[in-house]
Amino acid sequence: MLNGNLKLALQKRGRLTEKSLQLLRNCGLDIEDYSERLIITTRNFELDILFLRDDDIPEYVSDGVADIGIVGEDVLYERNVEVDVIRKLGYGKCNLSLAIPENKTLNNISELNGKRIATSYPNLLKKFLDENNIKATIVEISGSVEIAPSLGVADVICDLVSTGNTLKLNKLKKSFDVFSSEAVLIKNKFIDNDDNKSLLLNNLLVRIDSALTAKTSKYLMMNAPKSSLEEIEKIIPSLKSPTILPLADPTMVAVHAVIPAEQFWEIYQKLKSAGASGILILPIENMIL
Ligand code: PRT
Ligand code: ZN
Repeated sequence: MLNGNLKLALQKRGRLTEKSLQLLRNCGLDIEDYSERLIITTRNFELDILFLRDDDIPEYVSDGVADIGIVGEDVLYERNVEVDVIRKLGYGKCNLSLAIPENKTLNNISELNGKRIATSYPNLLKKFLDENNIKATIVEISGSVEIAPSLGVADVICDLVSTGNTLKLNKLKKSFDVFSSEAVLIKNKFIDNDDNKSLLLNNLLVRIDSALTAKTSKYLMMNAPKSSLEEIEKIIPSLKSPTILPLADPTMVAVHAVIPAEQFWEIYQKLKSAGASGILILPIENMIL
C-alpha cells in the first residue's frame, strides 16, 4: 500500500491488541472492525494499521515495512534492531523474572552459577547474567517455559510474570527480576526523511500524549467552606492551580482541579476532614497541556 499513509504495526491477536486499539480510539481515530484483516485504513486519519505477530514487529519497523509500531519492551530488546522508542504507553506491564520450584531456595544471584535456566529470552537473560558475572547454562525454549523444571530440563526458569498465577499453578515461585517491560511506541529512522509522514506522526503523538495524560488524570470537584480553602488547596496535588467558583451560599465555594488519578483515594479523607463535601471525581477524555 504505497498511499503515503503512516503505517503502524500492531499485534494481531494477543495481550497488546485490545489496549493498543483502545488507545488509538481514545486518540479520536475511527477504526473499523479489523477481525481477520491484515491491514486496515483508519477512516479519519492518514494511518494504515498492519496486524502482525508481535515477534515480527521490531524487524518490520526497522526494515521500513511499517513506519511505527507498538510492541512490548521484552520483545524489542530481545532483538537487536535499529529503532527508536518514542513513547512508553503504560500498559502490557510485566517482569521478566527468574523463578524456581517452590521447595527450593535462591537467596543470592551468585547461586545461579552452574545452574540451567530455561527461557524464551536468551539475549536478555545472557545480558543479565553477564552483568552479574554469573556462569550459567541458558536452555532456550520457545513456549511453556514454566514446565521446564518439572521435566528436569532446567533448575530455574526466566519468563514473563504479571499476576504470578502461572508460576503458582506450576508450583514455582518468583525470585529475581531480570527486566521490566511495558508496551512502547517505536519508529524507524527513515521517517525523519519523509516530511509528510513526520507531520502525521507528530500529529498522532499530540493525540497519544493527550490520551495518555487523560488516562492518568481525573477531574475532581467539591464544595468547601471558604474558611478551609487554604487548607484544601494544600491537599490537592493539582496539575495547575484549582478553579474556585462562588456558590449561592456566600460562605461556600466550589473547587475544581485536575489531579493524578492514583492519588485520589490518598487525598479523599484529608479533603473530607478539611470540610469538603459533595466530592465528585470524573474521567477525562482528552487533555492537552
Ligand atoms: O501471537 P503473538 O506472537 O503475537 O503473541 P505472543 O503469544 O507471543 O504474545 P502475548 O500476546 O502473550 O504477549 C504480548 C506482550 O504482552 C508481551 O511481549 C509482553 O510485553 C506483554 N505481557 C504482559 C505479557 C504478559 N503480561 C504475560 N503475563 N506477555 C506474556 N505473559 C505470559 C507469560 O509468558 C506467562 O506465560 O503470561 C504468563 C504469566 O502471566 P501471569 O499473569 O500468570 O503471571
Ligand atoms: Zn509472540
